[in-house]
Amino acid sequence: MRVVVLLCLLHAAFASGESWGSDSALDDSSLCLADKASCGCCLMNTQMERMENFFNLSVSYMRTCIGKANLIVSQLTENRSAFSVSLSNDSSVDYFENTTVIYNHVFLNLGDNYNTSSGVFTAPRAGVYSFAVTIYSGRVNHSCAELQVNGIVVVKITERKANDAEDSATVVITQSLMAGDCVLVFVPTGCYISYDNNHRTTFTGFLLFSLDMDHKY
Ligand SMILES: [Ca+2]
Repeated sequence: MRVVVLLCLLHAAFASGESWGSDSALDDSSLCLADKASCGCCLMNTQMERMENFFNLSVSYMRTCIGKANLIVSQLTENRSAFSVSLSNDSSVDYFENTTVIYNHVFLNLGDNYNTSSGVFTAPRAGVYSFAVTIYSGRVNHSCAELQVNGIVVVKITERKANDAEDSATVVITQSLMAGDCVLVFVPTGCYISYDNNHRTTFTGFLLFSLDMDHKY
């Protein structure tokens, strides 16, 4: 008798909690009316089955969420692209004219998308990128350069070494690129860039976020 009472108390406890089962679950009250001696055991089994089903559904949902999270982390890791380079006086060339600047000092080249031989950054995937160029006019009167994307001038930067307070100029842009687009710093005819071992002439870029292949802002 004590066992039956205990089982019925367990049933009451489960019945007062959250419902885990479906609408087709057994009618507990009718079971008790049919067989009062064994109703507690049957009801407890029913509740245990409901708990098991709820637990299995929860585990399945969590596994799905973990899979999605792992995919996002993997994509973020693959999408990392950043570089920062400079000119230093380790180079044998003092000034440039009508040529692509090949920076000879690498602070960072995450993803190896900046080519240290050609001076060209190649976008690894479609996305929104940020670029910064700083030129130094310490030893020349007219320092200027262009930031080009696929051979097209996107922005020009100029610094004149006059009797003023600054000898550097910087430009920062955000640019939407497709995979394979090429970005470089070019020094046209009549322009020069000065530099020394203080890394005053730099070129930096990084991927802010990637875009779908057929989507470009
Ligand atoms: Ca100046």
